[in-house]
Amino acid sequence: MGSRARMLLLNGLVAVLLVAGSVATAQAAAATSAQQLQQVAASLEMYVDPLPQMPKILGYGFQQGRVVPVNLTIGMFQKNWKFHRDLPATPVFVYGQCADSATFPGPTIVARHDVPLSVTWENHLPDRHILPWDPTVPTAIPKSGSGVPTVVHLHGSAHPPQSDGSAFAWFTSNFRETGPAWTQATYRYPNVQPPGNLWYHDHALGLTRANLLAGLLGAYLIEKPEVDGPMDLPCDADDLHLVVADRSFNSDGSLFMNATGNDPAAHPQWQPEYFGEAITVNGKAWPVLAVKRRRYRLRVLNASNARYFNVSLSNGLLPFHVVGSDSSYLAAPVTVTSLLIAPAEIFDIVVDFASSSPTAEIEMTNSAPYPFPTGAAPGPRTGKVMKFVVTANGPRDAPDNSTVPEREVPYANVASPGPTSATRYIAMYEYLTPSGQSTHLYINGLRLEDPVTETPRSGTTELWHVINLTGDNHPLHIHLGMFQAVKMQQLVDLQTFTDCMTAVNDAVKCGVNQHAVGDVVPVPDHEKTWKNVVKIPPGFMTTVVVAFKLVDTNQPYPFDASAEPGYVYHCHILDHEDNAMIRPLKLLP
Ligand SMILES: [Cu+2]
Repeated sequence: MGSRARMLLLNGLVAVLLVAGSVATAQAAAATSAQQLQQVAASLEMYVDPLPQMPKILGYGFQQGRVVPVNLTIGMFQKNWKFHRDLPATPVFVYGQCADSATFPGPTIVARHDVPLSVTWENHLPDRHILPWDPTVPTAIPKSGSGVPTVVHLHGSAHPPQSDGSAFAWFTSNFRETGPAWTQATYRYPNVQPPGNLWYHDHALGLTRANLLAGLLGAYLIEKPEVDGPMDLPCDADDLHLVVADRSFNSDGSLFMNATGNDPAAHPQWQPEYFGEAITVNGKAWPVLAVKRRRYRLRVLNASNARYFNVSLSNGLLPFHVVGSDSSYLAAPVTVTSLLIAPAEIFDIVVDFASSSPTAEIEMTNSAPYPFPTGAAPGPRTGKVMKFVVTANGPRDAPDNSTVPEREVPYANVASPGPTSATRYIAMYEYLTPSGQSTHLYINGLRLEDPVTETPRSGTTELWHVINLTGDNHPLHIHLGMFQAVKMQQLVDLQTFTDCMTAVNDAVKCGVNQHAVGDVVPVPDHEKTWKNVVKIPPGFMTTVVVAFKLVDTNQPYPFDASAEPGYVYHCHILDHEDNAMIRPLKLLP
């Protein structure tokens, strides 16, 4: 990656707890140079694999015409997956109801509002990981020395803490070994929140970046016919998921993850951001989709470890009508020509291909620098995502009766959230060596295992002032709660403030009110809803309203959100989350 312009935060490097054992390298990936990775990616012809849709699993059943709850069993399997026509099938870790049907990404789970769903997540993974990992970041390490620790988090969902997928509730194959917070094999998702797009993915301590890179992720949606139906959005075959993720491949076609750290003296393997040379959508590198001249609903999830995407269609010629973000609808659609999507962020959009010529070929392009926002511009390959090929409508095609509705869901308190019960300062730090190499990142200067400091009362709304003292944008994610940015204001005299914060770690004592007086950048209209990922720009204080209640009814959760083991909030750049931009969140009753 080379040296990068970052703010120097010399806090005296915190001694890293060195766990005995060496970095596991399951393959000869170490030898692959950056140039070789680019060559492999460059050898792949774009737009040859059709975009797949993942199998759908219904998260409810029918009995005598009525919708009833079901129990699902979903496993994690190692299998071979073909990422491109010209790449050999290669080992991945993926979710599925059995190994044969498991996919990269996993099956899409379709749940119904107010119909609880139980899922027993089973680990059928082998004794050794297919990717390197690093025991010098806080990591789940099985005592036996074998097995791949995993645990599943349903991202964007309101559910009891015991079903949250605590990083400490990990388990290996057949529950042979379990982490200190593990209590149950079956997770219960009440699906009591408003309808929208969620996803499920691994959350094991210190292994999240490797387990997701290997393929442990999938889409989940909550439908609510009374809300979804009247909007007449494109449905069925015109309603598609696009799970976008960058990956690099070794010359033998296997998934590449670096085996050497950027500062091996601190961490033998860990690097601050993983950036892949190929862009996959639904598990295929640069796929192509044939579309008719009609409207399509596209549920776009950025499942990358660290890469932001700024997507547009043929450089802005065809607009996106944004109808939702993360797990919420907007109050009304917002039309944009480009969309900045952070890791773990979701945009629900409608694209109308009816205005395109019947032979048009429309590229989805990406212009987001990496790291975002001050890194390099994407190259000729990482600047492309996929292609749509418009085909003429056939005589037997059903007419397109879908709409981009004028109004959607007016969540009462989006614009004016009402009284807040607490105000907090949340500061993001990155720690660098004198030569500018990142060694770790913390929130509020604290580790995950330090005592909890964020203890909101269940049912309340809080105001969080998130202060980004690093050089990167960070996608802040919260479990259980939903939040939205209401103000983004630049910090002035940043170095003085950063020096004080690094020494004192107290925004009030460091005079935050004298520093948070710079330019105000407006929150984009298409992000003004209840989200679970908020982009936090560097050198800014971003004020975020955080709701710890159901945002459509204003009611408290119908479960005990204060139970053990609690929740977390963290940066969703997975390499940051693992080392260790993550803090506990414990609700009070
Ligand atoms: Cu981060």
